Amino acid sequence: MTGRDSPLQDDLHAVVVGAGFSGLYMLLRLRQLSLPAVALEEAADVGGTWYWNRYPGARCDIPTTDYTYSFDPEIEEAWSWSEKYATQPEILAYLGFVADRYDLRRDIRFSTCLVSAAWDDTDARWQVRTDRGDELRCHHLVMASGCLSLPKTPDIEGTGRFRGRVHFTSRWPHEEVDFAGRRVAVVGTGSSGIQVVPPIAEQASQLVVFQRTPNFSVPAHNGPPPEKRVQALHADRQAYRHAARWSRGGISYEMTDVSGVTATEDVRRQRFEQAIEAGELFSILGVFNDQVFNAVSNEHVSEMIRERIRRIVRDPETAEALCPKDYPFGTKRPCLDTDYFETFNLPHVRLIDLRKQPIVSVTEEGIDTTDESFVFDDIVYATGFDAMTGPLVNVDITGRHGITLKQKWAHGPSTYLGLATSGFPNFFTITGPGSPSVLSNMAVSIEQHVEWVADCLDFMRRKGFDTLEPTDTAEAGWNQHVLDCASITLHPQADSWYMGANVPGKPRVFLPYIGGVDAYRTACQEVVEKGYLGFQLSGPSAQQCNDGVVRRLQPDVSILLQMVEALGVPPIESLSVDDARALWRASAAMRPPPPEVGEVADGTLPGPAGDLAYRLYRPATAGPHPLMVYFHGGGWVLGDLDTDDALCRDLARRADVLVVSVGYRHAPEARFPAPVEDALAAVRWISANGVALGGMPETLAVAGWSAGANLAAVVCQIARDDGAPHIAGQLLLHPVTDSDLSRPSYREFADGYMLTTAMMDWFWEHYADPSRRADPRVAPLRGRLQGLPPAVVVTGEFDPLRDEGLAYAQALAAAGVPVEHICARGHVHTSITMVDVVLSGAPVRAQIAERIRHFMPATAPAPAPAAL
Ligand code: N01
Repeated sequence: MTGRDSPLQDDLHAVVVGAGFSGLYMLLRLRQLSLPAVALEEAADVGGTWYWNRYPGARCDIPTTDYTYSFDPEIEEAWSWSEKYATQPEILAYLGFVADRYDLRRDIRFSTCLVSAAWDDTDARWQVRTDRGDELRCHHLVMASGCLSLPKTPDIEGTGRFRGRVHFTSRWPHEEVDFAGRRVAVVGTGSSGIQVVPPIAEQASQLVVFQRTPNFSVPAHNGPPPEKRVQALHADRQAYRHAARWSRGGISYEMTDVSGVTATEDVRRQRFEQAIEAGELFSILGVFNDQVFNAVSNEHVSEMIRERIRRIVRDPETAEALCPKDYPFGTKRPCLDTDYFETFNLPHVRLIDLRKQPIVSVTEEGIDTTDESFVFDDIVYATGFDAMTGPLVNVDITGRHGITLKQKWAHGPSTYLGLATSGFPNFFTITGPGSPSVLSNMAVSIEQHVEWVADCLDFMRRKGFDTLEPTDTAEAGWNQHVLDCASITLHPQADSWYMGANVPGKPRVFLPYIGGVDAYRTACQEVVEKGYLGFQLSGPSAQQCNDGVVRRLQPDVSILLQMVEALGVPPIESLSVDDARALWRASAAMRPPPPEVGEVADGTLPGPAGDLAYRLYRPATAGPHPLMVYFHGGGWVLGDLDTDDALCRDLARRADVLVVSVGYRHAPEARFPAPVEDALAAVRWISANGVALGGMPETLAVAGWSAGANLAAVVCQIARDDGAPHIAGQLLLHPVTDSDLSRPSYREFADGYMLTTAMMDWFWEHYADPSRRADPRVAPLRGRLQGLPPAVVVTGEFDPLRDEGLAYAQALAAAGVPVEHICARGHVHTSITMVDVVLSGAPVRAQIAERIRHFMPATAPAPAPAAL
């Protein structure tokens, strides 16, 4: 160990903070690049989290085949793990072995804390101070200080009063702690508590576990490293590592396409048992493909885990208290255990449910709850960490203009890729907030970050740049993407440390990136390939800034587009009309079961050329309801009542309106103006028969999606000219409003976003002769817009129809029509209709429903004069 032998060089290329998994590798990469660097480490030796968390039972919970460095095949040859989940001493020995092998300790200053770092713009360097009085300058500051390294101070009354021994799992003593014959309390039942309880129970004469929130835990089935993984690794090391790097969680495992919602009970149980058998975190986190998003699917997994707990724990009251019930499985970090639940069957072990009897105070003798006074010899706190942001904002780090990181992140972290933050040049966070880090196999995520940073520093040196900093645009875009990814999951429902909820006063923000290690790695690579997109690079003779946002699509839309591409579905315009209709119907039928409504009834109404089918969706609430006539999309050629069924149900439920979806004749068999005539006839009939349908005809609105929105807009213009029927509002979802396909959105989103420009051409060919396409009944944007009903116009950011929808909203407003334009950010043409597939569309549909309620209040206003 080098310690403080030599004085620190004043002007370094980089200072690395931390000498755990990340700091060691960062130091090595810097040395390989011949960039002078030093690491500052608070502990007396290497190891990071594995140096401090040396409590009995501490182990990793990612199999050691994968919880290991992979950058050098030689260390993989030289080191072999003895267990599936290695103990803390073995992992610490491994990190010591790596440090020795590369002689890393000579560049690490142990027992040295970073006290402050301030960016000096004048010489483009960080001014760094340590608690040992060192003052040094460096070009780059790399925070490899860990995500779970700052212990939370237990927010319990009287902690300082206890006269017995006090231990923190996160700061365990080096010498062995003997619990034989002692009365011990453990406070906290997260991963640390769950690991420490069984070994303490083996020694103690009495063990009381104080639990505030029960945790989901499944058996680790520890033993030798798993044969299957070891064989795969030895068979093809490179392929094995490659698969892990490009997996969702940083460890390869089989992804399932089984949905917990649609699978049979037998299949559900079978999949669950397989996951339990595997004893791996990602197996239990991936029992179903939808358990992260769907509450019903998640509840199946949660309940099967609870059933296990009830089977294991003999005392029913204790078993029940150990069953987590108030957050979805996986939204608090789940645990792998060895005999945790079994421990509560031992006669000297007791669980205290703090929800029933909260702690009043720690006393000189022990712990008082509202119901009992306990006497202890030892109290063990396993109360967790100020995760992810804590280790960063609790150091005095000052960026440009004297702003500290703590100030900048006062409302939650703001990063670009979880790697950097604007206003703090040449500042990197290894596995920082906004990156997959704690949701992934840390070994893989650490290597990826270290390599990205090292490559970046190498690039800067080669190109003559001396500073790098994200732009505000890029950072805001990434923050939005991180939030978008979390928002479609069940995570925001839990009071977890992922959400910052375990630390009083900490902003409630989902801290890591949940889009997956694979998706994240792609984004990081793309940033580099696009000339460090979103970074401002400067040097004495060079400047570079390719500003932009790396991910703008909603995450589920992006996955959907990838799936469609992978399926190789033929372009609609290459098919016959019949085949195109069949494909349209088939893709709608593949969607999950639609939402329930009060009543769905099919009927027919008279049209100008025969009966038209309609389907009525009645909300479950008491009627009568405002009426909404809906026209499906499909370019006047495709679609029917079934294809837009889910959207109609969703509208009926959310807006509490009676939706009547009407089938109309299709082109090319019935070209313009047949669909318009049908739509008009339907609106007239529904207006006349609204009361019989259970609606309030005086608040009748029209709605439609795409070509259906075109019909709705046209009907409004004709009804205004005719003076009847009265239409209270129009909801135009991604409307076709013009026949001019030269607007920029047709070029920008011509292909790759579901609706293509070629498809629109095909639809127009079938629908209307070119000579008729300027008719306002075809292109309502060209009609007179004054006196039309209030409108809600929804456009998609990635939709060829975006610009004409926007143009219609603007023209309506210019004509004095009350109009609300909703831009569906990150969405494509079909997003809104894909209820329960595109979950990120839900807030947009909620906003639409809110606007509908506005122009269609349940208590009908007096009908407006017909002349309006
Ligand atoms: O911390 P935690 P941890 N009164 O925050 C309770 C990793 N890790 O150290 O949930 C009473 O999860 C708190 O209760 P509640 C892993 O990522 C990995 O266990 O806030 N109780 C909770 O039960 C893990 O997620 C391994 O209601 C109080 C517990 O203390 C992360 O580190 C091993 C309390 C804290 O649980 C953190 O785990 C260990 C109070 N005032 C850790 N305050 C591996 O296996 C807090 N609690 C690799």
